[in-house]
Amino acid sequence: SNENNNARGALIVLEGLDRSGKTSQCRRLHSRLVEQGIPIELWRFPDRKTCVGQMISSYLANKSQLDDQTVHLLLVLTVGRKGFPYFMSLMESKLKSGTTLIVDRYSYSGVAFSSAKGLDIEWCKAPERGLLAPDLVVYLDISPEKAAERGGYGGERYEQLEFQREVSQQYQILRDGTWKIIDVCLPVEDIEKQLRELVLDCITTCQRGKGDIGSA
Ligand code: FDM
Repeated sequence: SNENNNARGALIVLEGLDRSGKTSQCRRLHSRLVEQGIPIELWRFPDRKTCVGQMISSYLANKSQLDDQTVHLLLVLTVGRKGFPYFMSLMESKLKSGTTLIVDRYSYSGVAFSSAKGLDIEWCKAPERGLLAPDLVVYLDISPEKAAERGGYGGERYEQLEFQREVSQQYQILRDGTWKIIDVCLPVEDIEKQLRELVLDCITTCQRGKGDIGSA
């Protein structure tokens, strides 16, 4: 039988503190895999271009105030959600057609950042039910202190050492044995290589049609 009938793309999520290097690693990974001819797209949440995304962006930039529950629920709406604004069905059809998605932050960010403010973690997780389950979650591991030393905290609301310490603790609670951890104090080429190997492995597994697209 033709293996490719089953071929589907992989849903790959990168998580980590601010300044852990997610965005640059996602970009490098994406362009390397494009060069290799792998059908792949780079996504990020929250998408600040949507109308709710703009509310969030203004909140993150300290230009508006929202209470913690409201922000959490707004973010929930923007992250891969069914029907709003069609992210989930779009993601699903991309995966089914064989395109791999590299996603810079997913629902774990939502839970980590909101529970870091003291919201109940189960309350934070509840609306995440039914999202597409990633095939691979990679956590770029950096201590909050090291991240702060990297400089370039852009002055957004969450970019503060104390808060990032809390977020880091919440990520430790959230991550399970399936998460792959990369120490981002390694030289950047090594990080890139480790990441690429994990991702290529995952893509191969999904191409073999092992397992359906899961839901969380
Ligand atoms: N963030 C991101 C949340 O608080 N909840 C979420 O659900 C998501 C997806 O938004 F500080 C936070 C995490 C981070 C900010 O920053 C987005 P970047 O620099 O765009 O990743």
